[in-house]
Amino acid sequence: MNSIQTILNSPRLNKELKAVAEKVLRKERISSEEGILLFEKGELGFLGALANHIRNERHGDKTYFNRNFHLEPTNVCLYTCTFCSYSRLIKKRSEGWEYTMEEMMDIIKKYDDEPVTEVHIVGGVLPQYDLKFYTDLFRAIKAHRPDLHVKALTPVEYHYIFKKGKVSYAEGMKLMKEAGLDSMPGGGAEIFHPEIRDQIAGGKCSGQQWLDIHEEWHKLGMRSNATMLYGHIEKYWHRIDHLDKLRDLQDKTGGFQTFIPLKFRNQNNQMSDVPESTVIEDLKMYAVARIYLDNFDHVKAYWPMIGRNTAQMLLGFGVDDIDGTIDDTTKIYSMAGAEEQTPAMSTRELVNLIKNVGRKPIERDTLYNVVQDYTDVEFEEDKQFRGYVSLPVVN
Ligand code: V47
Ligand code: SF4
Repeated sequence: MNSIQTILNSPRLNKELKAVAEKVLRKERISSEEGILLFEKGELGFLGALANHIRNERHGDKTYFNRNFHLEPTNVCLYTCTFCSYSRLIKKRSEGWEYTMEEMMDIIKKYDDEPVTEVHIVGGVLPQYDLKFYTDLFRAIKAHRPDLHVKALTPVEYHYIFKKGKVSYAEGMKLMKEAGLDSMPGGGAEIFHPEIRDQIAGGKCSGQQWLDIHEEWHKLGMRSNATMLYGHIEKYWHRIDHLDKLRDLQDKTGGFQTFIPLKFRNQNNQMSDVPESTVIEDLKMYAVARIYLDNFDHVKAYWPMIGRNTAQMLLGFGVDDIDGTIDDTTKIYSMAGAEEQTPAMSTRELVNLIKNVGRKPIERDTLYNVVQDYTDVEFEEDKQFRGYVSLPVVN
C-alpha cells in the first residue's frame, strides 16, 4: 500500500480531499461535511493510507485479540428489529431457547479450565430476564469466578429492565456495577438517526436513550464499546451523524474503548431483499471510522461477522483489534449468514492470521491490558491461513 505522503504528492488527488488529509495529519478534527466527503469522493487507496497512518501512529504493528466466550440467555425477543434473525421467533417461542439461571451457570462452568478472560453476555429481551435476574446472574458469576470479566447487556436490555423495575438509568447502572458488571458491549446502537432507526429497530430504545445509558455508565468510571450497523438502508450522512454523536459523547466522558462497525448480513431476516455491502464498501467504512473518531483508541473488526479474510485485510485499513477466539460462533450472526462454514478460530489460527500480514499479535484483556505478546511465539504454520484468499467464507 502507498504511504499517505506518496498519495498527497499525487497530482491526481482531489484538492478537497487533500485538504482533509492535511488536516488529519496536523491532528485537527474533521467536520461532518468532510466526513461525508471522504465517503463520497475518497478512493480506497487514499482512505486506506490515511487510516493506516493513524492506526500505525497509535499502535504500531500491535494487533489485539482476546480469549472470550459468548453466553446468549435466549434467542427469543420481544422486539422486532427487521435486520435480526431472532425477532421472528417470538411467534414460535417453543423453537427457541430460554436458559434458566442454573443453565447459564452450567455454561459458565464449562469454561472453568479454559484460559478465557471475559464472558460476553447478550441475547434477546424477555420479561423473565428482569433487573433481579441479571443482578443475581452477575453476582453468581463473580462468586464462582471473580477474575472473569463480565461484559454484559446493552442499553436495549437496560432500558427495558430499568423501566420495568422503576429505577432511573443512573440508579440502574449503579445496581449493575454493584452486582459485578465490569463493562458494556457496544450492541443495540444500529443507526441512531430516527429516520432509519424507526424503520429497522423494532420499537427498542431510541438512539438518545442508548447514548444516555452509556453516559451514566461512564460517569461511574466504567468503560464500554460502541457499534454501528451499516450497509443496509442508511445513507452516508446517517453514518456520519452516528459517528458524530459517539465522538461528542466520547469528548464528554472518555468512557468508550472501541468502535466496531457491524456489516449488515441479510440471511434469515426481514431485510433479505436488501443487498449486502461490497468488500470495498466495508474497507471504506472502517477507514472512515478510524479517520473520523479521533478520540477513540481502538477500531475493532468482529471477525465472525465480517469474515476472517476481510478482517485480515482490515488490519491495513485502520483496524487494530479483531476480537476474540470463540469456540462457538454466536448464534445471532451465524443465523444471519456469517461464517457458517468455519465457526471457530483457535488462538493459533488467530495469531497466524495476524502474523501473516506482518503485524504483532497481542492477547489483551477487556480493558486492553496485555495478557501475552505472541510476536515471538512460534506456532506451526497454519495451512488454512496464508494471505488473503484462503478459506471459502461467506463474503
Ligand atoms: O446490536 C444483529 C447486530 C449487534 C445482525 O462490544 C447484526 O465487543 C449484522 O454489538 N447483520 C450485537 N449485524 C453484537 C455486538 C457486538 C459484537 C461483538 C463484540 C461487541 C463488543 C459487540 O449485532 C446488534 C446488531 O447491530 N446484528 N443482526 C445482522 N443481520
Ligand atoms: Fe431483539 Fe436485539 Fe434482535 Fe432487536 S436485534 S430483535 S433487540 S435480539
